[in-house]
Amino acid sequence: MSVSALDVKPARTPEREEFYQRLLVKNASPLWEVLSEVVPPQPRPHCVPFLWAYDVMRPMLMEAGGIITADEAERRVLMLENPGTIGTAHITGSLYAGLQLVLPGEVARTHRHAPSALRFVMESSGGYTAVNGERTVMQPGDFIVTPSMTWHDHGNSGIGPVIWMDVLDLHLINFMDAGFAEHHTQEIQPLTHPDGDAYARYGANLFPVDYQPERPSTPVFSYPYSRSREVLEAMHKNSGVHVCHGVKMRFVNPATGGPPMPSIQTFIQLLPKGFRGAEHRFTDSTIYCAVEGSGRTHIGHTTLEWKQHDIFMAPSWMTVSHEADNDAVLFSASDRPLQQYLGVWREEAPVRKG
Ligand code: GTQ
Repeated sequence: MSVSALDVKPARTPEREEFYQRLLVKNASPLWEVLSEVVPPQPRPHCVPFLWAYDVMRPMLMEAGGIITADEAERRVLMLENPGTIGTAHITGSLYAGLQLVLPGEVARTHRHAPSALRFVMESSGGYTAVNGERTVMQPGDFIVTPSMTWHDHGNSGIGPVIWMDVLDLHLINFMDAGFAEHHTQEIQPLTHPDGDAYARYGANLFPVDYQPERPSTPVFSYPYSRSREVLEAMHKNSGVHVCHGVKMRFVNPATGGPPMPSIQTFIQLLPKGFRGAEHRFTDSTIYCAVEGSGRTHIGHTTLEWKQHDIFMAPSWMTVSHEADNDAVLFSASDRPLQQYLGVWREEAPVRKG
């Protein structure tokens, strides 16, 4: 039997204890006492598999709508906190997520900040987000990007509530102490581009001839669900089904082929009716949102049953396998681009048994 040396701690003796105490007051400490924690032999995520059911969260979000205005809250959001790291606004080790509500006629005033954000729309007829002078309508299933330091405000000119999931890289920014945020002078930012302008310029496999990227994030800030759904359908018909993923696509920045934002990759996958996925595992703890259909995901020894609009998460390096009862679509987001940039991202797919 081989024992990993990294997991074995040296014995504690009175002499050593006394030495450690003297080190402590000099703001120093022996590495050998903590080596396996600071250099773990494999990932030890603090976050645990968990699911936020939409039929539980939606009434509470509507209740929030009755006790605070969007104006007073600035952003009326219920943060989704992982039970393994409660009180820290983390859904995964690196990411933040929340459910945001904008009621008819309300405005979430214009501001900008260093963290990048994405919106994944649950309910909307008449919701909009404006990013740096251009508005985009929000339709259910749309994926919208608010890059770092871009002005953004949200509004609702419809008659029903507008609800979406926010995912931000704010913990990464705060970890580096690189956070800035400010208000715009105007509650609703002035519009400098007509609706659909970014999509026409950058979203059709054509770029303006002299285009120079202004930032590392995608210039196409809205990815309509109607388009991604069509692609999933075509891929399913033309290419078949992956043993772990079903039919899975990643969203890209068309200027680079890379992720829509430097820190966050997003995905959309179709799990056809009756799909029973093989186990796989990967080092990017992942946030999932069920867009359509119902099924369950096995994560380590936990099984999470999901249906439309439920949000759940899978921690790093735990085995994940999906099952679908009917044609189901999952949207997901993780910090994979950062891990890939650092050269540390790992995947085992499918997981070898035994
Ligand atoms: O919509 O700008 O969930 O600034 C957290 C911080 C949403 C937003 C959040 C934010 C926003």
